[in-house]
Amino acid sequence: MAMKVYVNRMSQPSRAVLIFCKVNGIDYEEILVDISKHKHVAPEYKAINPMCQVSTVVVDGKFKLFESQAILIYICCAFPGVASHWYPNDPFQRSKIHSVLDWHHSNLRQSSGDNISRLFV
Ligand SMILES: N[C@@H](CCC(=O)N[C@@H](CS)C(=O)NCC(=O)O)C(=O)O
Repeated sequence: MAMKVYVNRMSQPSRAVLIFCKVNGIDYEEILVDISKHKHVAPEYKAINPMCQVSTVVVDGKFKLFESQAILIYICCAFPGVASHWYPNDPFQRSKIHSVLDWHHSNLRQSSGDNISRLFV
C-alpha cells in the first residue's frame, strides 16, 4: 500500500515532502487537503493530524505522522532506496542535517508564516 501524503501545494512544508518523495522515487499517493475549503479542520483530517496542518503521512492505514521534518527523516529511515547522503548514519554528519533543519524551521519558516487559511477568508 502506497504511503498517503496529505498536502496542499501552496504550503512549503508540503512541497518539501512531495519533492523529496519524487526525487527519491518513493511510491506515494498525494491527497489534497483543501485549506480553501477548510478541510484541514474537518474531523476526518483532525483524526490524523490534531494540529490541523499540512503535511501529514499515513502508512498502512495505521502509522500517522505530522511535522514535515519528522516526515522527511522518517522517509530517509524507512525507505531503503533513499541515498544515504540525505541522512547519513555518521553522528557528526547527521547532526549537521539536524542543525540545518532546525535553523530552517526557526528562521525561514518563522518569517513565511504558517497560517495560509487566512488567504481564503
Ligand atoms: N511545522 C509544520 C508547519 C506546517 C504548516 O505550517 N502548515 C501550514 C501550511 S504552510 C498549514 O497547514 N496551515 C493551516 C492553516 O493555514 O490554518 C510542518 O513543518 O509540517
